[in-house]
Amino acid sequence: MDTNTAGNYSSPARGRYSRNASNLTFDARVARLNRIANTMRQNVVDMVYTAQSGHIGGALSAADFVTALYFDLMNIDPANPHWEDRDRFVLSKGHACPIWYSALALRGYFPESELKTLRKNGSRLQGHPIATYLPGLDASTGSLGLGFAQAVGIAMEGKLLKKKDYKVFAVLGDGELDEGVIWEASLAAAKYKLDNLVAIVDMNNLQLDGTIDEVMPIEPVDAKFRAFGFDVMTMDGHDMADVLTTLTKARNARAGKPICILANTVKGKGVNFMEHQLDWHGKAPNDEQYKKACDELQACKELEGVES
Ligand SMILES: Cc1ncc(C[n+]2csc(CCOP(=O)(O)OP(=O)(O)O)c2C)c(N)n1
Ligand SMILES: [Mg+2]
Repeated sequence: MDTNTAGNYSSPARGRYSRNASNLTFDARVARLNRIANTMRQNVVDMVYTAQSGHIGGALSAADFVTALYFDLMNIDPANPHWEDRDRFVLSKGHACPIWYSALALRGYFPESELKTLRKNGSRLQGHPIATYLPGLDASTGSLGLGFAQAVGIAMEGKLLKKKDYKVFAVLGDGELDEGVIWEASLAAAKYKLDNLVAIVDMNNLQLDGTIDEVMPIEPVDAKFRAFGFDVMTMDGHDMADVLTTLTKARNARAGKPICILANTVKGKGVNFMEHQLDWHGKAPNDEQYKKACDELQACKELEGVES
């Protein structure tokens, strides 16, 4: 696997999309991000179809806020993936990695053509992300709960040891909240007043084999995180204006408390027949379903005026 390590690879660092140009109006930023989110969704569908396996529903539910982070808000440099001052991103619900890989490729961390190697033997794009394989991955994730614990550690290092200003964004699933380690890590986040940590919970109300209530009731999530010492915010995870406003507020917060954003989302968002469907947690589309999904995303693209 040596040839697959990030260290042996020189990043092109010129992605199809860059970070937001700062002179855009708020409305123009929102419109731009909606167009990029559509491309992100198309990439997810293409990847899982090509691999004929992978987690599509939870990648699509996270598409909008991951887009806002990577193409507008996060302070990162694809030409220098290990830059010490960069903001960090940890996809704790690592099974949804097609959306992470798509963001990294579109920002130029590696060639977009590599996306079609998802889940192939020898590929750097494994079914769960391996940080040493690919530039831009700040943590290896997939065993639910452990990514968030790593994010808390990274935030502790930034705030307490290195005294850096970087932010750590961690994306969690609502089913993932069943893991005890989430709450152990939360205790530490509050104890060390990690106001550089932003946990975003993808509240799509489904997990692997049932609704959240069926598998393990977790509500009230907001009161639980508050009781664990977090500042809690809520957003519509598919309303890009709300996503941008809430993430900006979280990014700028310095209240001496970690932040938790509850993102109300729809599993499978953007492909009608996948939306709210448990079946699409970890299933690949067949030829007919793939064509239907592409037609829908293409129609949405034309509506949004996507340029590429
Ligand atoms: C420790 C651990 N237990 C079980 C699994 C198997 N698993 C993979 S995805 C998943 C459901 C996750 O649901 P959720 O966090 O809500 O993710 P999303 O709905 O966003 O896909 C489970 C149980 C795992 N990856 N790790
Ligand atoms: Mg879920």
